[in-house]
Amino acid sequence: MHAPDPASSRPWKPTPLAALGGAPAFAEPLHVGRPNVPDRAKLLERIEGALDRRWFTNDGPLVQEFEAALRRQLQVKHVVAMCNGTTALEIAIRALGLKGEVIVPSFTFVATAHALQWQEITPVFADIEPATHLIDPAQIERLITPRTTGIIGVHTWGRPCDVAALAEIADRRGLTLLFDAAHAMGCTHHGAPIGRFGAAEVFSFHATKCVQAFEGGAVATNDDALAEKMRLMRNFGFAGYDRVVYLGINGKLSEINAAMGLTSLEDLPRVVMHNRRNFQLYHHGLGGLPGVRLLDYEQAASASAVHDQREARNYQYVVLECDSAQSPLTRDELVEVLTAENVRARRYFYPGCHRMEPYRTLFPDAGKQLPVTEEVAAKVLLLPTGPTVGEEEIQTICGILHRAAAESAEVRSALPPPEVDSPARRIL
Ligand code: T4K
Repeated sequence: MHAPDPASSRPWKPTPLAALGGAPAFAEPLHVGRPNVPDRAKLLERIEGALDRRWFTNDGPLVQEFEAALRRQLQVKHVVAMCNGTTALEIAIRALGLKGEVIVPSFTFVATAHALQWQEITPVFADIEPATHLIDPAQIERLITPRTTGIIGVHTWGRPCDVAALAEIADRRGLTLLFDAAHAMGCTHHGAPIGRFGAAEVFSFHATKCVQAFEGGAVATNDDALAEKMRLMRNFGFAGYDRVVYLGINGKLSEINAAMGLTSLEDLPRVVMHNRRNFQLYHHGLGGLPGVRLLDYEQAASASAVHDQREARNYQYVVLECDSAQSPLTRDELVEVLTAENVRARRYFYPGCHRMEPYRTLFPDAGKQLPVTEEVAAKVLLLPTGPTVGEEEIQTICGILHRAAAESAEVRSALPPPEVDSPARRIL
């Protein structure tokens, strides 16, 4: 990274660091995942329409409009909207007939693993590539057993997995390939929107996502029969009044959620443009910070792929790696420093699913097979971005990190020792 240009720099934090007794830089907490609020008038108009129609859920007109808009956005034949991303994963997994064991990365939000375990399917954790944080296809083959039925790739941070390598393994070994695309709305792979790869791809519209529906999710697929099955499964298996043809659950999206989803989807270009600008500001502002790497969306997403500059990214996450061997402060110390300033940096996806229950008890030795996951989970730090964060906030955050590095000896001695409880540790 380039060193910051002093001519364009403001006094980043004139008072002492909060960790050293100064006032916090921000009066209110600055979150990773602050929801984007799209056009309020449009949103309220849609909600008024639903109230007037007195049609609130059960595949209403706004849900159908949202699905149609998503089909256009993703250039895919079917989109089945659901009440959240986790339910969408569960229904996709069930409709695809996955059972036994399924290979997933441990470095993901725990919902990816839970969606399997909840259905008594064993998640088998695969390691990731260090440069991209994406599932490493080279690690998959040795995890396949006679019980394996599928692979779930996660497009972590909105960068595509090595789709071709995963598809090749899945085809050759007779496995089903599903993608968790919760982070990947608005992102492409070889110029095509993520959403059409594998048997199906699953999106989340949680409040913290770049397209959000308060809560929501969807499965995208080109498979007619699969789409039909998932539509039935999300509605208790009803194929008409009094006629149930599958085991189903209630996975429906409500009209009010669809109103927000539609309005938020229309706002996506503005959000992405803002996030991209924020990413560049962070890139500039963090220049020269020892031992800290900003995950670069512009680089090739996998070792085997040459990155095409025309690929779209949503820049919804600003992901730092703090290398304790070179950084004067550890990742966790930086989190403490930032929390004291009211910057709620996050350690996604620390400590890795394999160290969370029930997996930690079920597979106590899993970490031995996941060295890259362990290493990455120990050094990742996410910084706030999104439309509520702008140049001034980013300059202040970068200033805090530079100050903390320059004053690392004082900072370290002021922080509570690692075994002591602290506000930052309670939040994390
Ligand atoms: N697969 C992957 C790869 C995922 O990342 C996720 C979800 C899923 C599957 C499952 O999809 P869903 O079932 O959730 O649709 C957050 C989100 O809750 C979660 O949706 C997301 N991934 C994950 C990466 O981040 P938490 O537990 O870390 O944070 P949460 O929800 O408390 O929100 C983070 C921060 O955002 C808060 O500290 C405050 C702020 N916030 C949050 C909400 C909800 C607000 O300012 N306003 C709000 O309304 O999981």
